[in-house]
Order: sequence, then structure tokens, then C-alpha cells
Amino acid sequence: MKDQVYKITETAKKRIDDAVSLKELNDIKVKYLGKKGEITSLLKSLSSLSKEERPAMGKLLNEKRNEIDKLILEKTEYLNKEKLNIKVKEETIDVTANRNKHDVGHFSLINQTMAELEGLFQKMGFDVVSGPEIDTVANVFDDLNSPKNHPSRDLTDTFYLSDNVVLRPHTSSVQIRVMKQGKLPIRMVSAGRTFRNDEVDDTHSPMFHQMECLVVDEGVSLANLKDTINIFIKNMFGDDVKTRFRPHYFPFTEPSLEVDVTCPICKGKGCDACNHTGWSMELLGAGMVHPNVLENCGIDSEKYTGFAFGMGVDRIAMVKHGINDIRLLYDNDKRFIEQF
Ligand code: FA5
Repeated sequence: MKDQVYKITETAKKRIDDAVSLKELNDIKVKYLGKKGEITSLLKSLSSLSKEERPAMGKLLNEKRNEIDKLILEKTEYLNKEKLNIKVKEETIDVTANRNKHDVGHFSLINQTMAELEGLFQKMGFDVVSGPEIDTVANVFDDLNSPKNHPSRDLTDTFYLSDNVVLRPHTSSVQIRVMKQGKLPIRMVSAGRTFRNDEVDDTHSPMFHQMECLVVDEGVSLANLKDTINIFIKNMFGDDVKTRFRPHYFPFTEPSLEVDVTCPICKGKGCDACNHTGWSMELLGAGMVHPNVLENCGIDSEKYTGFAFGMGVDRIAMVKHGINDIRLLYDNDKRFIEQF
């Protein structure tokens, strides 16, 4: 019986060693240690042995049963680990995969338009400068020659943070800041946010964007102003777009003009985008810098002249892209944003 026990154990050990699946291991366990297993059967047959032989054989069988059980357990752990390793390898997450599934954002149409305008003016030799969105009443109104009773100074038009500090209602305050630095000649543009207590409608927003342009030098004329505007309009909207200059009034320029263009969508024939007028909405205010403004900034108005204009960036974007409601620029509707 002893030989038989060793033989069974050796065969069991070899089969455990060769096993490649948990199912195989389970079968081995049943075959040797199960209810009717070979080792179990031998244990059951101990009663047929003599009293003297029984203890030693019982001890041996128990040792071999424990040995086989331990080997099956170890092999089970090994196979489980191997299974996990294969799974980890197969399921490794490739963080570079499917990258096109994620949406990539981009600059808003307003920022794209401001960058395009700045690039255009830089090519024409202008400096790009920035100015604060909160400014003094002096920079925003007084030094721009605005009379104390001018309606734009009213609380119903301008957001006051205190008696002397406002959210700038136009970028013209940057003109004053640059002129006061005293470096001449000046050729600059400055774009950014502006704020007015305006009712929201298709073409008005209480927060909108302007770009200011200022040139101060000896011999600057209205012809230079018109020429500069024409060049930038054609570059922005196309060669076939015509510019219209209408007389206007601003306290800080004399003479003053308002400017619009033929609708770039229908080329002036009339379409939905221009309400069938053939003309864009008003795009910008312009004029020759008032001598009082030059003097307020310490510039000799007998020697120097200048022109300036301030355009609505939102409206430039609207006219260029045929957008008929300014609110679309601020709604953050992806269907709209994705078009640009
Ligand atoms: C001015 O703001 C002057 N500072 C422009 C100027 C500068 C004139 C330098 C002369 C010399 P105006 O209020 O017209 O002008 O505004 C200029 C442009 O800003 C308008 O033509 C329009 O395009 C835009 N704009 C004005 N108010 C709004 C608003 N509430 N929403 C959107 N765009 C506006």
C-alpha cells in the first residue's frame, strides 16, 4: 500500500505541474481528494489494515493528502495571477486612442475678429496697445472734450463705480492715455471690452467690444483718415465692398463722421442679412481729433493734427459673417460657436 501511495502522489504532482487551467486543477482535486478520490479511498480502506500498520499508513496518507492539496492551492494562485496579468495587458488603456472624440475649443468669434483687426493694423505700421476697462471720468469724458451736460455722461448711459470712476463706455479713453505719454508721432490701435447702460436688442449689448485707432503727427488730414478706413474695410470685407461716410457729431472730433459699408453678403443688392437695405448697420465713429483734446494732453495743436476712429468689433464680426443678432455672440450655443 505504501508503494501505491507514493505512486499516486507522484502522478498527482506531475498532473498538477502540467495543468494549465483552473478546470484541470479542479478535476485533479476531485480525482485524488474528492469523495471517491484515490487518496480518500485509501484512507477509507485503512480499516482493512492491521492495528500495527494502521497509524503509520494513516499518517502517510494524511501527509500526502495535505501535500497534494497544498500543491493544488499554490498552482491555483499561480494560474489566477497569470490570468490577471493577461487581462491587465489586454485591457491597458491607451490614453492617446480616440483623441478625435473630444471636442477641441477655439477662440470666440469676437476674439478672432479682434486678432484679425490687430494683425491688419500692425501690417499697416500701427502699434497695438491695451487700456483698462475701468477708467477715470477725466480720461473717459473730461479730457475728451465732453461737456458736463453731454448725455453719454448720464447715469442712464454709463456705469459709474464712483463719482470719478466708470466702466469705460468707449475705448477712446486709451487715446488720452497714449497722448499723455507725450511720445509723438502716434500710430496706435487698442481693442477691448466696453460697457454701456444700453437696452439689449439685435445690434446692442450692454457689454460689447470696440477697437480704437489714433494717429497724431504733423500734416495728418481727413484724406488720411478716409484712406486708412477704406484700406482696412477692403481688407476686412473684400475689394468689392464700398464705404459710406456720413456727417456726425462727437465732442472729441471735428469734423466727425459715421461709417457703414455695402452689405458684404449681397454686395449692396439687398438681402435678409442687411434688412434689404443693401447697407450694413453703423460700424464706427470717426473724425479729426479736436484741437482741445490735443491741448488737454499737452500736444501743440498748431503743429500737430490727428485722426481717430472707434469701431464696434461685435458689429464688424456680424456684418462680415452675416449674423443678424448680437446676442448669438454671447449665448454660448455650440451650434453657433462651431461654425467659426
Ligand atoms: C464712440 O464710441 C466713439 N468713441 C467712437 C469714436 C472714436 C469717434 C474716435 C470718433 C473718434 P459710438 O457711440 O458711435 O462712438 O460707438 C462706436 C461703435 O460702437 C458704433 O458704431 C457701434 O458699432 C458700436 N456700438 C456702440 N454701442 C454699442 C452697443 N451697445 N452694442 C454693440 N455695439 C455698439
